[in-house]
Amino acid sequence: MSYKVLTPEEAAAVIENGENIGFSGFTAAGVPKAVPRAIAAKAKAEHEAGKPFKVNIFSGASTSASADGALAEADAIDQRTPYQSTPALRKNLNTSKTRYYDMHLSHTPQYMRYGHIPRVTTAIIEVAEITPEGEVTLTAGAGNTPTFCELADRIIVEVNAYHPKELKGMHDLMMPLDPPNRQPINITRPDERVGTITWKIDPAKVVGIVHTNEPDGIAPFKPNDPITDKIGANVVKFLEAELASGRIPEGFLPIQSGVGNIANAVLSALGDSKVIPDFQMYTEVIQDSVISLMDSGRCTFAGGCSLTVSDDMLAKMYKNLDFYKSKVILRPQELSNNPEIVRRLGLICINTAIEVDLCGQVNSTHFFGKQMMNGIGGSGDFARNGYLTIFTCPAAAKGGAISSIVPMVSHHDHTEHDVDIIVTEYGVADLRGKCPRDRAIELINKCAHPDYKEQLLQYLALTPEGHTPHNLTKAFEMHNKFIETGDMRNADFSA
Ligand code: 0RQ
Repeated sequence: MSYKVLTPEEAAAVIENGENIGFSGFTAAGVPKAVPRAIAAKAKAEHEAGKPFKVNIFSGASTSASADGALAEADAIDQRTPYQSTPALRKNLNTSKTRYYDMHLSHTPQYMRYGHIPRVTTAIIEVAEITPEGEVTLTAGAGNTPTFCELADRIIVEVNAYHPKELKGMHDLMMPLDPPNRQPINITRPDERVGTITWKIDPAKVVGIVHTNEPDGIAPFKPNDPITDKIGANVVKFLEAELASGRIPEGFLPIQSGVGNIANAVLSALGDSKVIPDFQMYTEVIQDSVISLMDSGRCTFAGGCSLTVSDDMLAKMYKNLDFYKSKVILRPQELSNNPEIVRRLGLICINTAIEVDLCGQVNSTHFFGKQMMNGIGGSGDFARNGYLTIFTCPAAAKGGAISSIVPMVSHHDHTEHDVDIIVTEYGVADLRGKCPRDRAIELINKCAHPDYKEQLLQYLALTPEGHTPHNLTKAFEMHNKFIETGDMRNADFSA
């Protein structure tokens, strides 16, 4: 079959107000670019003509400036699921312009197939190649593309010449059957395959193809700073000790690492360790630091959902694609983040917290209970099921005015039952096997910023009895003092 070639504007013209759109990709990697921008332009024109125009966007994870960014700036997104990290969209959902459903990333495709969340009607996907029979080679992110293409009534395909056709072979794509017919997903090692290297879409659904030639636009990370370096060093010291004690097997276990600057610093520190053996990764986002570790031989294999690497790094990888194809598999998020596989492989899961409370509950998403930052992303998929679940964060934010260790978190993402280890630049709190009161002491002694230790101890002293040392009248005193005075250090728990 030969496909109709469309301009981005012609493709956008078929999108209707209120439509449910599924984007390929995961983070900015593999997300369509030209058509989302054209939909944003169409929304602006419709709004100027006094007509309503908003769409509902479903994706793998966050997207990019040309997708979430452009659409949010045009106020063109009504509902958004499952994750975002773009400043313009963050603003819209915190001002109730966009309705955001923040969910575990492994749930998205199956929830859509089950009918728990709306079904996408149009899939807009980026590919390196499409054959006349509808076989597509995806680009740098696998996301939810199989499910979106399966469920959508129509598909718009961006063929992005920036990505070589030789990417074919890097993906491992499959869509599990739904209960009661679900079968085991037999991934027993990060480098094991269970699916196909291309995905077959129905050519009759293809509205047309749009030609592009554009990188994902991912910027390199900020260089490590003394705090992220110290957090990285503390994680590695802890893992070295676990290895020495035999609690981590001699050959080590695969690593899952979250996204961001701290994750990057942790991975660099792992690479530098003389004690930790060469390791594999089974993760969702493969960042620049992982590729550097592959180059040095420290990371021998990485399975993930996306190559969320800077444009320069991806260009470098494409020059030596055979080498990286032997070391990377890209999977849809229902495989990369699948609890069954996370538990089977025994992953060491390292993610970032915004705040942690004295019982070990973690908030990864909200500021002061109401301002959404990004979303839970895949952190919960891994945290609940990891062999060892570690959360990292700086001990304080905003020049010390906000303590990351607080009496009670202002929003719960990961409960005390899912959190083993907390690491800040001051040390490592080991919460395993400890009652709430012992966890609180461990967190204050090992992880709290020195400016906050005394007041956190005073908070604990308010409740000398009871299994869990909380005082509900004072639990948000530090948050309230920051809101009133701009500094949590003004909280007073003295009797
Ligand atoms: O703001 O820079 O304005 O001072 O929060 O900053 O640089 O975005 O931090 O890249 O390490 O991301 C948790 C957001 C951390 C991320 C989070 C302020 C602080 C600063 C944070 P400023 P950065 P990072 C894999 C797994 C959830 C999803 C996840 C995330 C800004 O890791 O979204 O783990 N995780 N997914 O000053 C107010 C506090 C604060 C605070 C920090 N208590 N109150 N502000 N800040 N603590 C990825 C995927 O799922 C795709």
